Amino acid sequence: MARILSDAQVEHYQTEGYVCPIRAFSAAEAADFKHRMEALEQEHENLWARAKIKPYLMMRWLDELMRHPKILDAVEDVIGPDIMVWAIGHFDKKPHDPGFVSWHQDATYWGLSEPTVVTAWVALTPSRRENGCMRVIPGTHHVGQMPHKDTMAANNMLSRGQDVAVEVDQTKAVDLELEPGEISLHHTMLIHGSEANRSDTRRLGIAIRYVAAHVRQTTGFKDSATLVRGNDRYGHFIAEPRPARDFDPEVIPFYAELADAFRARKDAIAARAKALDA
Ligand SMILES: O=C(O)CCC(=O)C(=O)O
Repeated sequence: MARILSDAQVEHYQTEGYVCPIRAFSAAEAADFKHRMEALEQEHENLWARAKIKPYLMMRWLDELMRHPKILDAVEDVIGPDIMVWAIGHFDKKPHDPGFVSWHQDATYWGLSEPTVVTAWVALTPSRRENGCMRVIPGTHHVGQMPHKDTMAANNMLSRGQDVAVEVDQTKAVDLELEPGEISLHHTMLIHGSEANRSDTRRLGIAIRYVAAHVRQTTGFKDSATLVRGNDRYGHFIAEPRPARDFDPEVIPFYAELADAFRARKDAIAARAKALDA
């Protein structure tokens, strides 16, 4: 039996590739997480650039957010009980921010062995069509891995401006509108993106990438993850240390070593994605 999602929601995830909205915590808790993030942004110049590779190893509030029991309940309902956090993305669109996210499938760039991988996109502000909420093309997680192009487009929030190199039928797009403290779940193969913020309201979301413990990294580069529920009976990922505080000196050497492997892996995967397109 599912822990938090209804049977209909679990089936919706399987057939359409997403579920939205799910209430994970209150608007007051969302405001508290946002406040902690903003305090750190004040304290550390270029906070997100400094913590880009694995921000949850550097920031305690993210370490706590990704272990939130309600989020884990929803994740367990779609990928099973042995859950690891593999990455976190920070998607912040200030009022009238031209930043957008082109249509893409997450799996293209991750090098993971199979798609028992889900993103919980956590809203810390309202996320609506007018401020550039996530949009998905339902059912596209069934179409297989599509070729992608690196467009390097200005204002694209993805590092290489990755864009799926097939026609996307935008008339089928669904807006994943959320209130603070709500989450959506999306499958790693689902085509999704988002538009610019055309409003006076900031749109701030944290995308937590959860993998089932049996998933592996296929590129041959070192990879790591944090077990947040259940057991890791496979040892496919190097176990990550848990930070006791922000920028914990005990964690920094681990982080620095990872960063090199991460960059090499990203370049190798981008080359592979390009070859798919050739
Ligand atoms: O937040 C957005 O606008 C896009 C997020 C996204 O592409 C993702 O979580 O994979």
